[in-house]
Amino acid sequence: MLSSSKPTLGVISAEPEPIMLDWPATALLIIDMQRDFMEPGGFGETLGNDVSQLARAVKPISAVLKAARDTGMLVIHTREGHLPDLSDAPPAKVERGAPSLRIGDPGPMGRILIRGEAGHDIIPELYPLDSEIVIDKPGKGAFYATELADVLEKYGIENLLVCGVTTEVCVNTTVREANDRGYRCVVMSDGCASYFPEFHEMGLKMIKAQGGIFGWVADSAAVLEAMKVSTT
Ligand code: TIU
Repeated sequence: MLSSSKPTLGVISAEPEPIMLDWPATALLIIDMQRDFMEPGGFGETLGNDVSQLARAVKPISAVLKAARDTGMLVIHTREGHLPDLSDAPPAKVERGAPSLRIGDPGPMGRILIRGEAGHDIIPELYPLDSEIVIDKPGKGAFYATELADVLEKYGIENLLVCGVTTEVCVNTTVREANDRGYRCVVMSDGCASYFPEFHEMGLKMIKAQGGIFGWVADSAAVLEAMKVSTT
């Protein structure tokens, strides 16, 4: 019956203009929702940041993650971090600034920003299912030195719903990398956050300016509406 077939197209009410997406060619990309960025004692706090600024993104991401799971959308999580021997951590990154703890130093959630440590893991509220893809990345962008491009090609993905932290750092870097590779990126405004609210705002403006120079911006309600999932 036609009436029981799932719609494959959806229109998201986005800025700078609505965008139509083919759902089977769309993935949810959740950037770095790790304890190291979200919780006290992790990498983000060692840099001098107020980590409580990021908590607001969790509920919107959780709602869209649930919808993605319900509809069978491909879900990809990323984690920024380094190998225990730091062989993938450029000295220019490790030695930078004057953090309270450096990458690789022992902290309250294990070694700072090191794969396998408690702080490197994704927060419990958004924990990946075994069936979901987790990309470990050494840089800010999710394409640099990772298998992400191969994964997207394998699954026939053309569009990315992007959320996570932080808006102007890993989300923006990844969106710029994806845009140059031909992906349509829709960034979830309330599903991203920054330690600096003004950078969050400008980070989103930079994406959608100039006719969507890097992509589109929509809130989680608009994404859920397009996925035909109730927000209540
Ligand atoms: N410091 C900061 O704002 N972000 C990062 O270092 N990484 C990510 O954005 N994930």
